[in-house]
Amino acid sequence: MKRALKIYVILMCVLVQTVWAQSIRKNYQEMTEYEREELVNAFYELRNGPDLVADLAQFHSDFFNFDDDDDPTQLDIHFNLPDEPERQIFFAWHRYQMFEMEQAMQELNPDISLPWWDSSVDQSIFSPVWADDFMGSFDQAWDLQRNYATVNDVDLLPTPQDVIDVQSIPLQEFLEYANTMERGRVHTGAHRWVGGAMPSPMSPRDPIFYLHHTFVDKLWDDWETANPGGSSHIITSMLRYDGTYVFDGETLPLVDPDDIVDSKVLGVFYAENQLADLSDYTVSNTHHDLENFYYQFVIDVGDNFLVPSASNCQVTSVNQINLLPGFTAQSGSSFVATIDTENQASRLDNTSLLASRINNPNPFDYDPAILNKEAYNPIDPSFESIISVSPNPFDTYLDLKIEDTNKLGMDEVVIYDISGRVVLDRVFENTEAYHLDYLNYLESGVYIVEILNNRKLVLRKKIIKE
Ligand SMILES: [Cu+2]
Repeated sequence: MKRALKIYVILMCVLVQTVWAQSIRKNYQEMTEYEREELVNAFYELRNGPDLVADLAQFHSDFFNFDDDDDPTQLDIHFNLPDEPERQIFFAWHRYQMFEMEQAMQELNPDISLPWWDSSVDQSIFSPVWADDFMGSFDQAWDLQRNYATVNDVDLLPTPQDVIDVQSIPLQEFLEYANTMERGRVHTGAHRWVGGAMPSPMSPRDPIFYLHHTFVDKLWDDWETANPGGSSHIITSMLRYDGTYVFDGETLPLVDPDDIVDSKVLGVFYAENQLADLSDYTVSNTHHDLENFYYQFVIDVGDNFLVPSASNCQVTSVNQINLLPGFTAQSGSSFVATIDTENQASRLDNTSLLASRINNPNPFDYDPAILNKEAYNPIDPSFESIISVSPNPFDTYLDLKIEDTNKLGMDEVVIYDISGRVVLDRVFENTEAYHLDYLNYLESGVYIVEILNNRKLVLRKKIIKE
């Protein structure tokens, strides 16, 4: 980097007083342990104060859907398409709802951002998302009565192909995109599969609602990024965010849905595959006196990222921050880039979570070199001859077969990429043959497939995607 950067240290008093932040959102699997704990704590803490969780659930329920009601003039949040395109509010309303929740959490800790849960690949009831110290904790504590649909209902959840299909609806078809998303499995699947409050108008009572709708919001963000301006004919006025609603003594702002079709307007960025790309953004301190971006992996700051004079911005990573061409911090601004060394030790690796899940002391090593070693061959050599994963290399599908059925069957398959990220996790009824389809969403490269029986690992194998 040739440009001389003036990096100002922000006075402590500013840091202490302005505990508000912007956000880098990520798959929950990319959170540090610290972030996970803080997120869980924040949900609990919000319920002690003026209870925003309850208020958002009640509001969502009160204005859920009036389309079949006697009073068709009543605005509502859901299912206005295809009949009332002027009232399509599903995406924008939930986007602002996520933002409201995230803001409230950031008042407790500015490093918090809402993560997403991708229910098209992360489908196991043993997934780390349901760990007792994560989303699993609320089921009992808040009497949510989730029932996590039985294995027979696994079809409730979307497939990766469902996601590809809805995301490839073209630019001119925003209303079709919105309607397909809202009514289709990519949105409704998680609501129905989780059960309890989730399939009801009171769904925001369940914290997983926020992880699910952050995923829906991320998909909208991806779609809008691929189709710039595609969403910009929303003409509905907002509910709750209409300049009249009061929560905890504060009147919530008037939000024009048309103004938030780009999530960067709210300072929200979506990171993926260990990269947060902070570009095309001007720090404005609109929502916060100090804008704070936290992400444990790589943060690239550049490409028209501007910190104008008199504005305050902080970027924190556990691993790496790159200030790239196109990054400008003007004279008179405060810009701080920090490596969070305190959380280095607790850097999330799925290893620990998955280790506890499958009772294996060391199920996955992150050193890609290990992929060449025998460690990635079967756990129990006696299974090797009876279990087949084919074809290898594979393209769109895999067939898993166990030949000696006296020995065992299988009831779960997990696929990891070489960084250890779960890219697919599916639970099914005990069987000797299982066909995995729609794998075209996986990029070419090396993956690890694990086959489980009754939660125990029986085979681990290296496979290649063409
Ligand atoms: Cu909703």
